[in-house]
Amino acid sequence: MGGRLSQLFERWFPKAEPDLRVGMLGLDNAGKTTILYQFKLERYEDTLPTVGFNVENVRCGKLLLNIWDVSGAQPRTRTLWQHYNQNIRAIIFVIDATDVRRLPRAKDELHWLWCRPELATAVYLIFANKQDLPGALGAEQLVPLLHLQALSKPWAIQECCAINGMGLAEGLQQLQQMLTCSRGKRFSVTCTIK
Ligand code: G3D
Ligand code: MG
Repeated sequence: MGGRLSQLFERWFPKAEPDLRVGMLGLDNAGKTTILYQFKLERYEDTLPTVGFNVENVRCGKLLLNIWDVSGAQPRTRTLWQHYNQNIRAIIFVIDATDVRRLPRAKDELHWLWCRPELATAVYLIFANKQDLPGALGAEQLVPLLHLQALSKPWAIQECCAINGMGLAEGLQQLQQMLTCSRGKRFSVTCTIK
């Protein structure tokens, strides 16, 4: 009964904007929680290592994103992933662009997500974070290192600095464009390099 009533309610009072779920993943220390705080509060906040996940609603143009910031995508958190991965329309994958040593692991995690059947229609935004630090790899350098050319779903890579917010709005704009396109079933590969 309750379900039927809520269905009728939704038909009579449809949401003005779709409420999309977005998973934010990446290795620990990549800057996911700092990015989430920038989206939400538009300022830098000191973070503590995330245990489990943080959830926030973020407006992105006409879209209201329900972003899940999950601690790592390493094997120990993959069990957790099974429980919150439903209805995710987009993945924001955050890379620490200075962490060259762990880049192969980050690539493996990204490709693992890419192959998940429940993410078959998801779009992917990759943030190349920590561009303020010396030695940070640029988006152009990361494309081959992350084997992005091999990926057949919509993706964009955006350089950013979560501390001062540089590149975050541009990334969200890319995300909005990819989501708008994918709803019309027009999948395309997008690479935004500053
Ligand atoms: P995570 O949620 O992916 O695990 P956090 O990562 O958001 O907790 O960030 C991990 C550390 O990286 C934090 O430093 C944070 O301040 C720092 N960080 C995040 N983004 C950037 C960035 O763009 N530039 C620089 N220089 N540092 C960044 P601490 O010292 O608190 O561990
Ligand atoms: Mg965190």
